[in-house]
Amino acid sequence: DTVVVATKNAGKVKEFAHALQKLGKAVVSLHDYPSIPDIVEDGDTFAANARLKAKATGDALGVPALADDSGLCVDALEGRPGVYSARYAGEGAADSANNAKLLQELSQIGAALAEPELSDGSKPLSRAQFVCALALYDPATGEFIEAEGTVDGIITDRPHGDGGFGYDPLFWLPQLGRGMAELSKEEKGAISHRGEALKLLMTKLGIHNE
Ligand code: ITT
Repeated sequence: DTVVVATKNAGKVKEFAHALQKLGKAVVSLHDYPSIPDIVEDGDTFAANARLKAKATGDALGVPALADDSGLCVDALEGRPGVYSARYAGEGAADSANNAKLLQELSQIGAALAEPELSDGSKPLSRAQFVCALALYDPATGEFIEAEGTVDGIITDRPHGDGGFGYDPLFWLPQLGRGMAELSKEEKGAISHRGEALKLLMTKLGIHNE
């Protein structure tokens, strides 16, 4: 039993594979369908981009497809990089370049939170939120089922941990006293924007997990 996830992001694939294996489902991604042309993500919102990716993939394959559009919205940057999170440092930028760009932008405006530094001396720079919009598209009906999740945290001036992907190393969770990149897949899935969106989607589908 497989679920088609319309993504080329290896970090997302790992998280979906981990979450869906509990339902006895394996994940296939766009890496498994190199013939599907690149999808232009020109939506103004995470939800619009998720619908674009799910529809293009579902229509190309003739089976239902799940898409994830996600990103980081930083308060001190008025919500940037938002839907541009993947290409913040330029088209096809590596996660490390996007993280460097984020710290550079925050340093340029002198962002700092009026909060004590962490025990390792790193400084809290801004509040931020990860957002994940999921869209499941069925080409047989042309219909979408959608869900969105968020998680709040703080951007720090230094990385914590080497797990996860993307901006995880700079995303601190004060409520846990740990960084997102310090969590296991299981722990991240329990609190993350993606985990929350997936739970909501399951509920909408009438699938009960755990
Ligand atoms: P696909 O469109 O092929 O799915 P993408 O990486 O281009 O892959 P997005 O357009 O949704 O995906 O961009 C999401 C970016 O936001 C991603 O590249 C990360 O930098 C960041 N991001 C999303 N979820 C994240 C998470 O759980 N942890 C860290 N960073 C995340």
